[in-house]
This record gives sequence, structure tokens and C-alpha cells, in this order.
Amino acid sequence: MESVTLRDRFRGGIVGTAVGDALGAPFEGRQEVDPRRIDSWQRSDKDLRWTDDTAMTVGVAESLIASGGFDGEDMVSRFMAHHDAEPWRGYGAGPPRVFAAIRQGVDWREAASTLFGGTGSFGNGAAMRSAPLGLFACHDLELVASMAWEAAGITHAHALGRAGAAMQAYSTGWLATTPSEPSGPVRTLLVDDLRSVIVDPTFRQRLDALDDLGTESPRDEVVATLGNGIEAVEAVPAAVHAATAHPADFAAAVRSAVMLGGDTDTIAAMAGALAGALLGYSAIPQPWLSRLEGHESLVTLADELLTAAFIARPPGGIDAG
Ligand code: F2R
Ligand code: MG
Ligand code: MG
Repeated sequence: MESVTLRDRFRGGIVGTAVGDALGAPFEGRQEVDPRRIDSWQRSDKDLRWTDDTAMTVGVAESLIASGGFDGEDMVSRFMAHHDAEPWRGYGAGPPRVFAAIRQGVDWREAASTLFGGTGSFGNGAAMRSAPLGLFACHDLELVASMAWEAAGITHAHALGRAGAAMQAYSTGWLATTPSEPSGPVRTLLVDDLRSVIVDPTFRQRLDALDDLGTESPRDEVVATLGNGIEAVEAVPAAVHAATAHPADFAAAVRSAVMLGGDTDTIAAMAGALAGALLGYSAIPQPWLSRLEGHESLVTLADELLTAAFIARPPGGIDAG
């Protein structure tokens, strides 16, 4: 296999998010998904329309491009503009409440911590949008984790919501800078490195569980071990499982993510981002690209994110390809 360029990986991470989101969307909330229905949907010629997962990912990427790095005020204003324009994308309950509080005059730094009785959200909504952070700063994975923690806090103040975003962003950046034919098992290598940045005890238990789980474990065992729900602590490990169980096959990674059931659009969006960052845009099946809503705009956005990453990064780093 030829080496995958960084441009291909940026495109893969962004477009992979949208493809996974759109392929998983019809099954969101179903505990059991009939494999024949997945196959039929994946082979159909209907438009692949994405949801809030991709809309918010676009907001993160646009903000990084415009600001040359993380700027919370700019990022939340982009989230609000996307939500205002398309409130029907299937947002979780929390983010629109954050946006309403900001409109009523609450400081954007404080708004998220007013939710859920003051605990903040532990939903997966910050993790699902964090691929652009992993790509943008992939030359410095500790920076990725800290930026993702900060960016999550705009809507998800709970430590579990933030840690999920850090894990997903770090995994995206790690895979974007890993050879597409790595020298060892991707799962083991990634989880080992995640242990250096993920300190939350609940997430660390999930990392152990992920490490112990075989990449060929049956679907029911994966769901029993990691979960498949809307909480970041379930959806993020499930997505990492799906992507690292199929490290050479984008389509299989996304299909196995949808097969897990539960929060299917979000688990598949994150698995698509991870598989796309490792294998590149060129590994995404062409029939899915032809059906994808906003395909060309997403490719352009990924290219602009790559340019912004090069402008922001100190000289002497990685090659754009
Ligand atoms: N909203 C959905 N799906 C529902 C239906 C969509 C349907 N297709 C439609 O079009 O209407 N999906 C999207 O939401 C998830 C991301 O959610 P996010 O952004 O994390 O939202 P929220 O509200 O912050 O958290 C989600 C739920 O988790 C529970 N929760 C979170 N923190 C909690 C806490 N501290 N205490 C108790 N519960 C907490 C709540 O039930 C939250 O509402 C993605 O699936 C995306 O696709
Ligand atoms: Mg969604
Ligand atoms: Mg979802």
C-alpha cells in the first residue's frame, strides 16, 4: 500500500465523520440493528444526509481555520449560527440550552456548567465534533488533548464529557500521524499512548476494558463491555473499538460501528473520523462519497484546515503531501 498523505488523512477525518454520521443516522436509538437493513441502506442510492454530529464538526473546523487555533468565543458563535440556520439536524437537548443561556446574557464560559443541575453534560456531543482538533494539532498530541478539553467545555462541562472529547481528538491525531500499515497492533499502541493523557478514573477503566477486548469480539460482548449509549464514556470507547478492529478497512469500521446499535450516528461518525484519519479519504467507498450531502464543501473544509494547521505550527514538522 502507498503511504497515505496528510492531505488525504485530513480529508478522511472530516469526510469520514460525515459518512459515518449519515450511514448511522437512520438507526439512532435502536438497540438491535438488523444487519440486512444496514446492508440495504449502505447499498442504496439515497442521499446520505448528516446530523448535528457533522454540523458541529464543521463549526469546530471553521473556527480553527478562522482563528488559527482554539478561540472559544468564536467557536460558540459558529455553533449558534449553524444551530440557528438548521435546528432540525437532531441536536441533543443540552447545546440549544447553552445557546439560549448565552443569548440571555450568560458568559459563554459559564453557560455549560448551568446544565443538569449544575453538573454539566456528560453526553457525547463534545466528543463527536472533536476530529478537527485532532487533525489541526496532530504534530502535538498533548496539545490536542488539552485543546479538546477546553473546546468541550463550551457545551459539556462535566469531566466525563470533556474526557471523551480529549480521547476522541487524541485518537484522531494519533491515527493521522501513524503509518497506515503500522508496525504493531493499532489498538494496543493507541491505548498505551492514551493512558499518558487520559487521567479520569472511569475512562481509564474503559481503556483497560478496550485493551482486554479482542478486536474480533462478537457485537454483544462489545456492547456489554463498553456500552453503546449517548454518554461519552460509552460512545467514544465503542468508536475506538470499531475503528481499531478494522484498521485496514474504512467500510468495515463504519459498518461495525452501526452494528453496535444505540447511538449509531455518533459512534459511526467518530469511527469514521478515526478510520478516515488512518486510511485517508481515498479509502472511503466512492458510492458513499457520491451520495454524501455537501461532499465537495467538506473536502474544501478539510484542505483549509490543513493549510491553517501548517500556518499555526512551528516550522520543521510534518509534510503535507
Ligand atoms: N439528540 C440526538 N438524538 C435524539 C433524537 C434525534 C432525532 N433523530 C431527531 O432528529 O430528533 N442525537 C444527538 O445528541 C447526541 C449528542 O448529545 P449532546 O450534545 O451530548 O447533548 P446533551 O443533552 O448534553 O447530552 C445528551 C443526553 O445525555 C444525558 N445527560 C448528559 N449529561 C447528563 C447529566 N449530567 N445528568 C443526567 N443526564 C445527562 C441527557 O439525557 C442528555 O440529554 C448525539 O447522539 C447526537 O447525535
Ligand atoms: Mg446526531
Ligand atoms: Mg447520535
